[in-house]
Amino acid sequence: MTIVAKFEIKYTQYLDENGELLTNNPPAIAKDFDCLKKLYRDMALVRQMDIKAYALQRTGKLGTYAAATGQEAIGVGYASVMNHDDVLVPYYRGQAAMVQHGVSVEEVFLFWGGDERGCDFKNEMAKQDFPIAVPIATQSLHATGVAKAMQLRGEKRCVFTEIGEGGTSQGDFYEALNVAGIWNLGVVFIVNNNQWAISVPSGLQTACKTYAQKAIAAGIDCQQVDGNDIIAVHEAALKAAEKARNGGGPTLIECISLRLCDHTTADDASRYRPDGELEEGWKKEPLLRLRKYLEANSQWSEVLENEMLTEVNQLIQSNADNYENLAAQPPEAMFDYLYAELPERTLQQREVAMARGAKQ
Ligand SMILES: Cc1ncc(C[n+]2csc(CCOP(=O)(O)OP(=O)(O)O)c2C)c(N)n1
Repeated sequence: MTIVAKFEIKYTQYLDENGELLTNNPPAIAKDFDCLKKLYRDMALVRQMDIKAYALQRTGKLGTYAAATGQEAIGVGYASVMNHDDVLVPYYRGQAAMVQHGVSVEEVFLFWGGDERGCDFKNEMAKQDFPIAVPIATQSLHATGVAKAMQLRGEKRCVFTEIGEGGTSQGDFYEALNVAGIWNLGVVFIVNNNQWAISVPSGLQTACKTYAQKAIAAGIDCQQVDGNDIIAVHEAALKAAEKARNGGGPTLIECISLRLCDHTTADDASRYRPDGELEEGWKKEPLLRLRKYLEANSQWSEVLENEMLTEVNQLIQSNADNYENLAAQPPEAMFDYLYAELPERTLQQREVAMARGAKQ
């Protein structure tokens, strides 16, 4: 017998939970304090936006919402390396990356308020980004389609797409990996391993030791990083994006984190989460460790923290005000976003909706 294939999965962490650098030779960003302070502020923005979204939902002003509490370093980290013309293909817990790539907080609220205008991103950078995918793993295939188009046009761009670890059990995900591998597509697959798929713990999701290794079967480079360490996420994403833009093909990055919130506003995680998990999780969360690191390097203070929180909360509030004050669209608008030309049957339904709307 001969061994015909062997593999190993690397795990990278630079910043530990105490905010201490684990190496004397970290990536450049570890000493770029202006950049780190900006990323810290951006993570705080996502955390506060999620808090606001919950408040809006609990007061009947928003539909279901999936917070990213505890996983902010993943989306902020990888989307911060995206160029203006790179394309983001997000999933429903992808608001950190979306906002980082130019989607407004108002648009996030509009989407979860059931308003299609939340998918019509105004910022040029986000114009070609995809709307949120709620059906699990469909976004993985969409991302490969976008990357194929870039390849056919000879463009030096790349695609980022995110998926939960539970979503990697879906067939679409494996199909996307396969085609990305065999066609050498410029896609970066981010697996947000937050340990839970609603109430299914990661230990019941797969017999694999890592989610990263799923890419091995598709011939794709892959690795694990500490998803609570924004330096590790940023560095892995930076290299993967450069490789993808330069024809080097796809990469899968599994980011290990923990969901510190309910699955969505419709969930109650206390019914299935083991005692103590949250308490332990809050000690390792991404904002705290970056703050400790910045403070240890005399780059942060209570005053700066308060100023930053005031700034992001004002921004969120003004976006929430715009969202709440935006006049609702007429009922027939729900037919206007899927087809360039409506099929006859849908046209008739649209007319019925218009007639009913006029009676009210
Ligand atoms: C095709 C499909 N099947 C089932 C669902 C219902 N569903 C919504 S979220 C979810 C769990 C996903 O967990 P994971 O992929 O780990 O991502 P997370 O929500 O934890 O970020 C399921 C099964 C869905 N949205 N789409």
